[in-house]
Amino acid sequence: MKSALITGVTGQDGPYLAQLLISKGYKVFGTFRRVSTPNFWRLQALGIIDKITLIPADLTDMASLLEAVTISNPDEIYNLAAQSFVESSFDQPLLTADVDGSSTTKFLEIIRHLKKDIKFYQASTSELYGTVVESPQNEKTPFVPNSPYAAAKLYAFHISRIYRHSYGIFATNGILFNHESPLRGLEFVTRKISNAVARIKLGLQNDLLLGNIEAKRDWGYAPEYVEGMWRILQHDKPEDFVIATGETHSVKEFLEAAFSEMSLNWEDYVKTDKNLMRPMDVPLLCGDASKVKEKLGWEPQTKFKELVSIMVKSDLEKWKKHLAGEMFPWDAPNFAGDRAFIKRRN
Ligand code: NAP
Ligand code: G4F
Repeated sequence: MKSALITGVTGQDGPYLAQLLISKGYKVFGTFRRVSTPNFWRLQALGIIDKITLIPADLTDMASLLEAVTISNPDEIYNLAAQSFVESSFDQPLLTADVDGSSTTKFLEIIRHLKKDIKFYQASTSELYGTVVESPQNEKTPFVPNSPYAAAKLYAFHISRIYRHSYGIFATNGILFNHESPLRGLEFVTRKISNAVARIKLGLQNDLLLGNIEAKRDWGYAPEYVEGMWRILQHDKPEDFVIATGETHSVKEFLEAAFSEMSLNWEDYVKTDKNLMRPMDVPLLCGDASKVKEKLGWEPQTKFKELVSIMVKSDLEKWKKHLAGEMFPWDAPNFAGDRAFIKRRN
């Protein structure tokens, strides 16, 4: 039986990947970090919390990573853990550099010293393209990062490539474009919108504050993207791959689709707030996933409108159940919301 170690198993992608690997007969280990309030709702929502082995570890703590690799003795490591919110990387640039950058070297060093044949997947990102120099973006498009998050991930991208070539380690980068789902964190724009639309429809919220609604993203469906991660590690040699839909849509288009799913007009509810604008943003992302299609047979299935509909319907159902008094694992009732009492940057 193959064994896999997933870092960041409490996030959006970790549970979907764990579910996929369990279905393929893997023994799955996942790392979680100690937080003051337990944070396992996604694993509970997918019904897999007792099908995986959880190991406490923090990416800033080398000893805990060594322990996690020793306990799990994995054939494959999926390094998904990260400070993944671009905006927070402007608030906490050094933490982001450590967690999203240096931690990758920690894993690569562990593999180099302990067991060189562990296959390693690094969660790289389309955010690396930053000020895009060509569209669509593929594996050869230059990286021009626009955030501390992207700068840290750029380091992680290159160190994986460097260890691959220097030490023959099976280290790969999945350059994943934005991918969303009902398990997406509430701070990201798609889930912020789907959650707000559901609440507005049910009379629980009156308006929605957003930042740059002209930004364009290539949004796909997360459960399909984790299949791409797995295929990258099953390839006969370590290579880097773009995973994307090839379609781009603005935040405004997401708003139009999400509100019209509930027969509402977004312009009646949405306001923009300059406090929600980033010091630098990525204006447009659109991926060219032809390499992964050709070499690994991976293709996206879920189209933009369907993705929006899945997310809005999921949030509506959850709020309805909540109002009916049902108890179930879910994040939204605990969310502090946006800026009303949060002060960022002078
Ligand atoms: P996510 O929902 O934010 O999950 C991040 C995970 O990392 C959580 O389990 C989190 O734990 C954990 N984590 C954060 N800091 C940690 C630390 N210091 N030590 C140990 N664990 C830590 O992210 P995601 O959407 O699943 O994305 C997975 C990975 O893909 C990330 O590396 C992200 O940067 C990258 N990526 C994502 C996208 C996307 O569109 N989703 C696109 C490209 C690349 P807590 O639950 O305790 O916070
Ligand atoms: O949903 P976002 O916060 O995602 P972003 O910044 O694209 O990052 C996500 O995708 C990356 C892959 O490209 C990942 F690497 C990263 O970990 C993360 O998963 O913002 C999307 C766009 C941005 O242009 C942002 O400025 O939406 C714009 N936006 C406008 N108003 C907003 C808001 N974003 C957020 N989060 N909140 C707003 O109110």
